[in-house]
Amino acid sequence: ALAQTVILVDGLGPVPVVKGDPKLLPRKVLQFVAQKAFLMRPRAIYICDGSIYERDEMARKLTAQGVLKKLGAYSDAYIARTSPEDTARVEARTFVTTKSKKVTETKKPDKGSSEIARWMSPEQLSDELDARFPFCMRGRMMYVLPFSMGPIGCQFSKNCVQLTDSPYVVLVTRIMARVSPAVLDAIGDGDFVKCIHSVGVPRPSVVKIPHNWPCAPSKLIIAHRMEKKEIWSFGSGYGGNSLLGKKCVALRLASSMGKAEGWLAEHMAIISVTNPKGEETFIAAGMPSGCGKTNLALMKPALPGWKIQLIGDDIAWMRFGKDGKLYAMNPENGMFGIAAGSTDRTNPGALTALKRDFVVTNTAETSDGRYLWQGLEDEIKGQEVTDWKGKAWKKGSKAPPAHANSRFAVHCADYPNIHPLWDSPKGVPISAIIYGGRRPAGIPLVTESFSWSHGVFLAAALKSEATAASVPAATSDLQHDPMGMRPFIGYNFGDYLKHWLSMEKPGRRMPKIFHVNWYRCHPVTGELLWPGFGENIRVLEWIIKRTTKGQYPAVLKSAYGYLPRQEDLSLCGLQVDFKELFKVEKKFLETELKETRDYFRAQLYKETPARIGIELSEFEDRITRM
Ligand code: SAT
Ligand code: MN
Repeated sequence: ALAQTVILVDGLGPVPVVKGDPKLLPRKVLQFVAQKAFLMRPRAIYICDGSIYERDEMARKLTAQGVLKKLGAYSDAYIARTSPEDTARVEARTFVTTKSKKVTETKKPDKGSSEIARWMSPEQLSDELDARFPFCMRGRMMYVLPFSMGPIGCQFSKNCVQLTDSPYVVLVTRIMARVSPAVLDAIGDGDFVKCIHSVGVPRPSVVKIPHNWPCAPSKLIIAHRMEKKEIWSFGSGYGGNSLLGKKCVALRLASSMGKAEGWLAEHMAIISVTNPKGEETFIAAGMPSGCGKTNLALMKPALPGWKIQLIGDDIAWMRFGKDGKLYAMNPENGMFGIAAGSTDRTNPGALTALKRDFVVTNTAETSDGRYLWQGLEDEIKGQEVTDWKGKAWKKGSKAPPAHANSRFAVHCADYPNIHPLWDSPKGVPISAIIYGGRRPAGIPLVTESFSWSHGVFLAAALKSEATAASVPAATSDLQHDPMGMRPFIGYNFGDYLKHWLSMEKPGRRMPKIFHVNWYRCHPVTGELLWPGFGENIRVLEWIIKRTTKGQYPAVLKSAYGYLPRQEDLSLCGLQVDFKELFKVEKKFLETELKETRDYFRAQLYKETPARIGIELSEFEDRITRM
């Protein structure tokens, strides 16, 4: 018989290893792999190394399964199509498990569950996992995916090992995180974050698999065992549900670690802005999914002489340095941006990034091997188009060619405007934090907070229209989304706000906090008042001058916050209605105040930090005096 590499699993016997050497796995990793192989019973084990050979092998496999196609117009580029039932994050099925409930949720008077960090007891979670994971990989390969969030082996980086039965997850994690055998060396005798993921469809499957994309939406669960640093995900192969390093590790788990250790894990882009004089400023921008973080990070400024460089487009880990400055680093290796709507006007950066070694998911494709989505229709020159569901598509068809939450995954390093410090383990010093959502009415284009605590209050009161990034997105109603983190805060919301407030300490250079709203509409015509995209540089210019000593010392004070004077905002060459863009109305703010107060009451109840209570009453006083 052929000598074969195996892992001996207690109570089960040898399980074949088709790639990689189990002898090179650290002891605790080997133990983890063996225990979970016993639980999930894969037919074989594959130890990943993140190489291009591995990418090619996953691509061949997924192509044979009919999930993936090569996009011949670029090199090493692929289009993936998911099941139409598996296209976005599912917040209602996402849970945080801690021994004590109050670590995760604020105490509420009624029984309804928290909108932020939904708690599940350890006992219930055990039952839920027992009902799903035993034998769930039967007939499938179990991939062992060692990855690091942050540069491998650095002080603040997190070593992780994900077990998954999805070759798509292997393919995309290689872009989004640092997958390498060096992670195993970095783990050594130490601990690591344990990620366990299954699409939840053992073989042979008794059910038909739509689009050859196995998933189990009715059994979907994403659970975080915070104390054990374990993530369990079942039933979905898509994005934030399955690429566990991203939202699960780098936001939910990291935010709770940051709370304990005095740092912040936030849903933020990190950008460098250089003015025509060559002076550089770093800005962190927090916004809900689908509100323009990636567009901002890849922006081509409309004002001459200005330059924006990318450090990160989705996640920032931030901590104060000994010099009192706030440093932000990007724990990711790639971008998972929304494809639909990215065009030369809205996001030229995305199109320049997508040249080689990328994967698009749920977009359309043309018969000459290009990607296609909403906004690019004019580029079709006689080619045939296949939409995200795999059906023929024609210009003028009623359904859009790509799913509204279609995504591209591409290496940060492949973006021409990447900042040289993008992968610095220390990060870059942040001068300003900007927050924003989609607010068609009432909220000015840009507002500066009066103080750190007022900025935290504005951010906590952030609202935005719902987007396609999570399901169900049946409405575009306004939703509260504190700090753009509603789905990603990994612990008690009251403690989260206290943690933010506690950042302000003597000797620290606190960044100024701003609120932006690119989405205000004319109250009568409903048209957008601001062109957005590359023109947003005009707002960034004002923000930067406000953070630079001696520049623009004057502002207008409104009940909502400081506003720019008209003469200080570069508007040359633009036709905009300054008055409407910056109008602050008493009636509107009264409603805003009431809704914010109700929201805090419902989600924080008695755990509203005292300082937030003071901010609420000061806001009320300012409105009364209007
Ligand atoms: O689906 S992801 O969570 O990766 C993207 C997002 O919603 O921000
Ligand atoms: Mn995001």
